[in-house]
Amino acid sequence: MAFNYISAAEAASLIKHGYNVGLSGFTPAGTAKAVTAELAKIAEAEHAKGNPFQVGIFTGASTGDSCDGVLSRAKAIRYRAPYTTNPDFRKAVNNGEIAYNDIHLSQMAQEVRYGFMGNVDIAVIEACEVTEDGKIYLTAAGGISPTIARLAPKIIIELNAAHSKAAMGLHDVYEPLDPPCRREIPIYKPSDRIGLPYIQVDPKKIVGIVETNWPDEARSFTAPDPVTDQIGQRVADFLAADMKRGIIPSTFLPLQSGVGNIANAVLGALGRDKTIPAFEMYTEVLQDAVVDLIRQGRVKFGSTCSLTVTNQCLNGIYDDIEFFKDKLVLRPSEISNNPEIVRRLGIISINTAIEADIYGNVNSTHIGGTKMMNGIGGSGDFTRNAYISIFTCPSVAKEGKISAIVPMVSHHDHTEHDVNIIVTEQGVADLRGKGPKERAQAIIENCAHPDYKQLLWDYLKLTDGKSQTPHAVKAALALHAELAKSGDMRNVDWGQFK
Ligand code: 0RQ
Repeated sequence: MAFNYISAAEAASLIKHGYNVGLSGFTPAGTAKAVTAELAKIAEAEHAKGNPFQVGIFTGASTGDSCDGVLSRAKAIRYRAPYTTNPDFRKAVNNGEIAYNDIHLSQMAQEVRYGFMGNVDIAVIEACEVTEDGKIYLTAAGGISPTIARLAPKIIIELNAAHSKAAMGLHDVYEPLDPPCRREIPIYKPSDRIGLPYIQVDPKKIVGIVETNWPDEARSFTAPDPVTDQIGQRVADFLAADMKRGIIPSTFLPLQSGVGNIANAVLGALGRDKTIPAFEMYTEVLQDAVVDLIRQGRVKFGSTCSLTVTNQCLNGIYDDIEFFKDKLVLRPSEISNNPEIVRRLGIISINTAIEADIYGNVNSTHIGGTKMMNGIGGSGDFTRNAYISIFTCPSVAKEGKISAIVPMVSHHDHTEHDVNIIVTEQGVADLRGKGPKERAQAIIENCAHPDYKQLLWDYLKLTDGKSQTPHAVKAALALHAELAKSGDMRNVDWGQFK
């Protein structure tokens, strides 16, 4: 059938107030851009006329400024799930303007299918190719596209020439059945392909094709600094030692790593350590560092949900697709992050904490216990099911005024039951096989910054020291309270609790 080619503004006009909009993408990679940018203009025009205009956004993970940025500035988002990193979105959430449902990324597609969030009224999907019989070839990410394309009665395609058609072979599209019919997902190694390279839809559902040429809005990370480099080196040394003593098999295990500078530093250090054999990744985001390691033969295979890389790096992959096509696969987020597969493959997970407490609980999402930073992302999907779960973070933030190691986390994302290893630039706390009181010794001794070590030992003296998890409940959040009061946790006075 012949498709209807329309402008982004015409496509956006198909989206009505109150709609739930499903979007392709996972991080700014592969996210629809042109239609959401026009949607923000419609929302502003309607608001200027005194009319309400807000939509729900269902997507894979964070998006770029052309989605979360413009839409939150236009006050056009009523509800959104899951993860985001946009500063304007963050401001709106913490002002109470948006209902933000921060769920595990692996659960997003299934919760949409289960009907937990309402219907998907329209899907906007970025593609590098679409065929007349309804085959949609995605670009740089899998996200929740297979699910929203199937559920939505109407689909808009952003056919983006900034993505090469070389992306056509990268995807492995697979959607599990829902309970009680779900079977095992037959992935037994990171390179297994179990689905199709495209999403098949009824072409009649495709109500419009918007041709664009809009590069992904990937963030560039600041240059590595001595602290991130040291954390990266400590993680690499720790894993090499665990392999040497036989805890990690000599063939090594697949790695998951989050986004950001620490993840890049960890992978750089692992790549340099030739005592670690070439390894595989089973992860949700793949950054530039991994692409370099694939070229060097240090990473044998990368299974991911998105290529969250610079555009230069992405074009390098497209240009060299003959080399990369049997070394990379892009999967939907419910497969890339699937707990069943994470546990089966024995993944080593490496994620970043905002803060960790002396017993090994981790806060990845909330500043001061109340303000949303980004969201839990996929960190929980991997952490709870990992062979070894690692959290990294600098020991202090904001020039030392904040300790990342605190008596009690101000918000819980990953519990003491799930966290195996904590790494700061100060050192490594191995929590495996330890009870809470032993964990507190390891974390304070190895991970806390020297400015805070004594403060944390003194906190323990306020407790009975004997309970399963000793706390002085009134003092447990005193560092956070002190930060709110004087702007520096180091000013805390334990005397008030004696
Ligand atoms: O503040 O932005 O004002 O400089 O938080 O911290 O050290 O730059 O680290 O960018 O890697 O973010 C956990 C948020 C870390 C991220 C988190 C301040 C600090 C700085 C950012 P500024 P850094 P990062 C893969 C897996 C959850 C999801 C996840 C994240 C800013 O890694 O969102 O892991 N993780 N997903 O100064 C107050 C503290 C602080 C603090 C740091 N204790 N109190 N402020 N900061 N610690 C990705 C996906 O799932 C797609």
